[in-house]
Amino acid sequence: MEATEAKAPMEATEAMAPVEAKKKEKKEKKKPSQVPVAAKKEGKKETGLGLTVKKGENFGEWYSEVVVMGDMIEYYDISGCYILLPWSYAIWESIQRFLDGEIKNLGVENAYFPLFVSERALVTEKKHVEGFAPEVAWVTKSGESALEVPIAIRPTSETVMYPIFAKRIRGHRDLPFKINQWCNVVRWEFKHPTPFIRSREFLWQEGHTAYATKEEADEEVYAVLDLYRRVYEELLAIPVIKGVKSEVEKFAGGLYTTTVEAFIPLTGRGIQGATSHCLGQNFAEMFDIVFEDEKRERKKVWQNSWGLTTRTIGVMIMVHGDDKGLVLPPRVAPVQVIIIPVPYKDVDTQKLFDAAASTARQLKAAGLRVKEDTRDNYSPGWKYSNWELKGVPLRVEIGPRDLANSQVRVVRRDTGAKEDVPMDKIVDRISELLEEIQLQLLEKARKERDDCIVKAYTWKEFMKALDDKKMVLAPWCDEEKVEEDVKARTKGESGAAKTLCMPLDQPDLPEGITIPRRWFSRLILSFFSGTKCFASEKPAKKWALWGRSY
Ligand code: 87F
Repeated sequence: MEATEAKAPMEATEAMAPVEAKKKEKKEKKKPSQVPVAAKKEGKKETGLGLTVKKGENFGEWYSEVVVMGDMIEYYDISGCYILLPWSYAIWESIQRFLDGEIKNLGVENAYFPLFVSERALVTEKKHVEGFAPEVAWVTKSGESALEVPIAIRPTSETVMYPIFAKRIRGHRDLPFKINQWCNVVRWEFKHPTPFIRSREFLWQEGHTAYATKEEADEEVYAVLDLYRRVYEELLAIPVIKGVKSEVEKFAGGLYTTTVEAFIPLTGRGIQGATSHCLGQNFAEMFDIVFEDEKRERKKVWQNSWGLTTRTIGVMIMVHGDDKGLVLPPRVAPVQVIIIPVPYKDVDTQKLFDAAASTARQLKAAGLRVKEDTRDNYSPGWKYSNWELKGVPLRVEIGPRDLANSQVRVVRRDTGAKEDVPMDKIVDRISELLEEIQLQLLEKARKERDDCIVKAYTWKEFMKALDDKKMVLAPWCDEEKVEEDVKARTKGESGAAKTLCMPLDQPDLPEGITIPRRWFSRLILSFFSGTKCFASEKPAKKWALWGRSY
């Protein structure tokens, strides 16, 4: 307990970039009279009031407060590790339910591989682990005695799984071979940790598949990418941009990396939502994963790997949360409707409680996730703000006047809109409202995101857009050196800009270009039309989305 409290002020700045956080620390040092964040928070908890910080005023602190006061996480005495409380774990379970079903529809089977990796297995793929080595955590002792050979904790499971791929894949009839596992992984991050967004242990699914041909592998890469888009858009109501990573940003061990990219308007940062990689034949070469084809020739398999993590929950909090707390999209909300009886002096409370119970019964029978808050040690007002803090999409209030009029009062969390609904229409109206909230959250987020995408053709336009906290869509020559150069030139207080992706959906070219499009692919057209890279002024090959990122 002590350790948790001691950590809170430090973690309060986590959602910021390290430099911003440092600046903040400095600022705080100048004002010793300020009440420490932890003390403020403890005080708040006792009184049960809402958030102390506004999202637009101090995003980092707002995020730290909302994850704790919204009952999503509890801090832990190891930096970068967090307890996922039932309220956030239930959201993860919703994501799992959907994605697990869809993954199985693709013919992928679940399995479980060990948490520990031998050093020998880990160095088999030396080349790709090299860059990640500092992040690998090792077990070196059991009790007081040193282990003969240290054992790594999986940061990802390629090295754990692929020896088994090599063993079990023999002939073409063994293909495709498709395995997924839901598990935890550990990456000893040194950047500032942020709950859900960047933690040292996190939950994910990792899919690993092997095919006889590149075409089949390619098809799956994009099928999975679309599932990831659906998790974000259909469940979490967050718009994402599908794209391919640049050579600098791709997973070095693979052939190409595809991604869904989300955006946090308030910080002006992009965030990688999930990735689906085509590994090509690199791992097949390293792990000797070969099969005999129809002509009895030995061939290397084509592999993919893909993963989606609990970061999803952090993105959802950042995008939808507001000054009152969490705003949960109905499809993932652990409780979709909270029913609160509102007793008055001298009025028969039992009747109110009966009406609340009957309303709950009807809604539950319709398959909705409903809870009644009948606690008598909290006022209705306290309960309203508490469930607002927790982001429940709809609140149903039942008071004596509602009872007399055979109606209930329904209040939306996202807009605050209130309406009276006749008791005999309650199931239909609530279902309709939940559907509406789900769609409107996505629409609102999409509009906000779209307002933050700016096209830039020149370095000046590019820098202006970055300074305005936008994502920048710019014609690019697609050269590694140029990307490194842009990184170096944009390095500042809030980190450097990099390519987020090359969107699959490439915008049209600038006006005034008259070559009939049907003659050339857009890519080649751009090359010939003389559109220049915004950074190098070499001929542009594609549009790339650039930005600062998490
Ligand atoms: C950290 C330490 C060691 C990322 C690491 O994206 C190794 C790694 O290989 C590492 N961090 N990666 C890349 C993971 C690639 C890939 N694995 C399966 C995924 C999706 C799921």
